[in-house]
Parts: sequence; structure tokens; C-alpha cells
Amino acid sequence: MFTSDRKRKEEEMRARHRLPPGQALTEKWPVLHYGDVPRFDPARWDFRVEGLVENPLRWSWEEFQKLPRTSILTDIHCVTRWSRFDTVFEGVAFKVIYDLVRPRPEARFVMVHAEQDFTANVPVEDLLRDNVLLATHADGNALTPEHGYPLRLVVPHLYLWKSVKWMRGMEFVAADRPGFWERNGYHMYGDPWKEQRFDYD
Ligand SMILES: Nc1nc2c(c(=O)[nH]1)N[C@H]1C(S)=C(S)[C@@H](COP(=O)(O)O)O[C@H]1N2
Ligand SMILES: [Mo]
Repeated sequence: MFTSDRKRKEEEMRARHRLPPGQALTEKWPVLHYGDVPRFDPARWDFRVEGLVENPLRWSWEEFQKLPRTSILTDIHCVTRWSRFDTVFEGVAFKVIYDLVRPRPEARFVMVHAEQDFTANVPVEDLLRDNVLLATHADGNALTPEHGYPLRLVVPHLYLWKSVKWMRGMEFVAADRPGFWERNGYHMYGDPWKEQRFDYD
């Protein structure tokens, strides 16, 4: 896209309240994470949901495939100031998992766990929005290894660092505690529309 076309599109999307403040449009999909891209071993992989729940569960990769699936069309916003419009994600709605594990009333936050001890904290209330997905596919294809294969969280209304790649579990907790990026200067909540980028925002 020519610069002038991109500027025009950005102005249009800003006017339509789809481009948050301080963000620029990207056509590509940049890759960002700490550490290495983990190798996926389907025999070893599991997904665990535990903590303050009535029914803690563990799925193997094979079992996880059998959960009901859905897809969403959404925009994503990275704290490093790019936004990407209209990505289709497919996977399992968070609500499906929530209903199966039956969280206790005092469970107000989830610590999301990924490979290599990566974590991110998200309020349960936010995960219950109907476009929050445990995604296996993007734009019709299995996630690429660098975008989180085999499973990543997608929380479209928060900055993308909350959309944990290579997700392996969710832990329901009562009190909000910082995850990996939150301990390293990022905001505890991360609303792109309020520019909650860093802990002092
Ligand atoms: N496991 C894991 N997930 C992660 C990260 C990470 O370091 N490890 N980084 C986050 C950050 S900071 C961003 S911006 C997005 C980037 O997602 P993308 O590479 O698919 O664009 O992944 C998020 N998920
Ligand atoms: Mo990021």
C-alpha cells in the first residue's frame, strides 16, 4: 500500500472507532514474543484448567480437538503501535471451557500459562466476552509456529500481549497478580482505547 493510501485508511478507521489512539495500520502480521518459538509435541502436550474451580480439567491434544468450535472476525492491537484489521480466528470459545470447569464465585481473575513459564493476567469478566477464543487457526490455516501453534488465546479488546501464544493452561484465582509482561513494566489491564500501555499509564 502507498503511504498516502495507508494514511487515508487510518483516518477512516479512526473515524469509525476501529483504530485506537496512537496506533498505525499494518497489512502484515508482525511476530513478537520473548524467548524462542517452542516445539510442539502432540504426545506430551496438554491443556490444564485449575485453581478456584469446581471441576479441574486436563485435555490431551486429541481430546482438545473434540471440543465445540467457533470462529470470530476481529481487529487486533499491539502495544508496539500496530493494529491489524479483520483477522478470522477459529477455535474454542472461552465460555465452553468456563462452563465445563465451573469456576467458584470468588474466582475473579485468570492467570494464563504458556510454554517456557510465560504468563498473563486477565479478569474473568473480560474472558467471558463472546469473542474471546482459544484459537487454533487464523485466516483459515493452522496457526504458524511463531504466531502460537498449536493454541493461543485471543482477547481482541485488550492489547495483544494478553493474547498468550503457545498456551498450556488457565488458573482461576481470586486476586489480580502480574504476569510476565506486567512484571516488566506493562499495564495490569491493557485497554488499547485508553492507551494503557505501561504501568504508569
Ligand atoms: N507465550 C507467549 N505469548 C505471547 C508473548 C510471549 O512473549 N510469549 N508475547 C505477547 C506479545 S508482547 C505480543 S505483542 C503478541 C504478539 O503476537 P503475534 O506475534 O502473533 O503478533 O503475543 C503475545 N503473546
Ligand atoms: Mo507486545
